[in-house]
Amino acid sequence: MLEEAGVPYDRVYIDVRDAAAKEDPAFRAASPMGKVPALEDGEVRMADSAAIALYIADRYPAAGLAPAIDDPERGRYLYWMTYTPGVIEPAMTEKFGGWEANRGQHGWGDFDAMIETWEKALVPGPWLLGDRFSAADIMVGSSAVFLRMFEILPDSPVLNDYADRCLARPAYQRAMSLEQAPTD
Ligand SMILES: N[C@@H](CCC(=O)N[C@@H](CS)C(=O)NCC(=O)O)C(=O)O
Repeated sequence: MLEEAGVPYDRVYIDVRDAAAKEDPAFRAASPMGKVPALEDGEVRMADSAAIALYIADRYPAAGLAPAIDDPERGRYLYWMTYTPGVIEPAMTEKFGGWEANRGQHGWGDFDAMIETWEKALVPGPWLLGDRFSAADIMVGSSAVFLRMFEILPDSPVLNDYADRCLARPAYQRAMSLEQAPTD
């Protein structure tokens, strides 16, 4: 997200398997649950990738990653910005846990409904907002890449092509190479 936004940033390594690092008050001030990612920006301290992506897109608008407040596309954008934490993450947990999900009772529907809805949103594509790439593609595109890595992305040409398109973006490539580099 920060690579797409084109704003400078420093990375801080937090080992969430290390109890002391996880309880560090400065980290907890940003992340109440002690989860990564978290962000510190001036006086702002916050966590959760979707919340962080929403924040960065609005705080640094020059990159054009979010439709403006009065743009009719804003509604669709916000829907997809919450799709990863609200729908994909619980559906992944359902899949890994072998749960019997009830499409009508569970907020995320079920794994198959999650996939069908996602596929429909990408036709004609290429992005969730049609020709316009947005922060929603950073969130949902990363989910496609992760689902494929975890081998639970169905054999869907629409979703696999989408994952490839997101992965091919120079910002995604830069972020991936930074993952391998040590932090300061
Ligand atoms: N919905 C959250 C999920 C964050 C999350 O689950 N982070 C995991 C790593 S992928 C974590 O920090 N786990 C460590 C822990 O809870 O102890 C987001 O998108 O930021």
